[in-house]
Amino acid sequence: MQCTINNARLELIQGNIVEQAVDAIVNAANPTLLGGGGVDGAIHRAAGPKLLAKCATLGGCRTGEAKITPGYRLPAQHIIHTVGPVYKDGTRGEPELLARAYRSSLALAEEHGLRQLAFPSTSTGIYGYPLPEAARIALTTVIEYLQTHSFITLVRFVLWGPDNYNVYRQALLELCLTEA
Ligand code: AR6
Repeated sequence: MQCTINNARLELIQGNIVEQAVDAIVNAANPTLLGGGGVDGAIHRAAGPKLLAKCATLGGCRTGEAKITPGYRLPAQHIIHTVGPVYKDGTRGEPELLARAYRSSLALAEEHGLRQLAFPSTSTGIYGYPLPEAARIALTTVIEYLQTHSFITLVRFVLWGPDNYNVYRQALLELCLTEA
């Protein structure tokens, strides 16, 4: 599913983020940036050991912020590492921190001249963010960004499996006027 926002394309696909040949893929990392499970583990395995060596020089990353590295063995040229919130009960600033993780990633991409981005569903695996709410925040934040910034031309959400895809699809249908 896709829709157009301003001069950018917003896409949802079901798939594996490590296979995406875009300017940058986004990693759902932790504050150490030293690897982990889930999508972080998959990205480190696919990118190869130079990624961990580079990450070790970055001084970590606060929740809601983002750091950039090369993509090494990935088809993507760069990796933007962001840290979403660990979900507790939704009253500990989780929505704002999740939105900030997306905004920081988009802004960092733009700063580095990167126009095509692929995101995973940050915080909805090991960090436990309820999927429908996280999908709404992710999509709203990206749509608002694309409406107010014209540099980025593609944002692709790469969803792991049909259940995740369908939740994002439903959320996008509710938010987006033009489905192509
Ligand atoms: N491609 C796309 N999506 C994926 C892939 C993949 N290859 N693998 C998993 N997902 P998670 P978090 C989905 O747990 O919740 C790590 O240990 C997955 O199904 O990767 O932000 C970090 O180091 C889920 O929908 O990230 C942190 O400690 C989504 O990606 C912690 O996990 C995010 O799940 C971060 O937890």
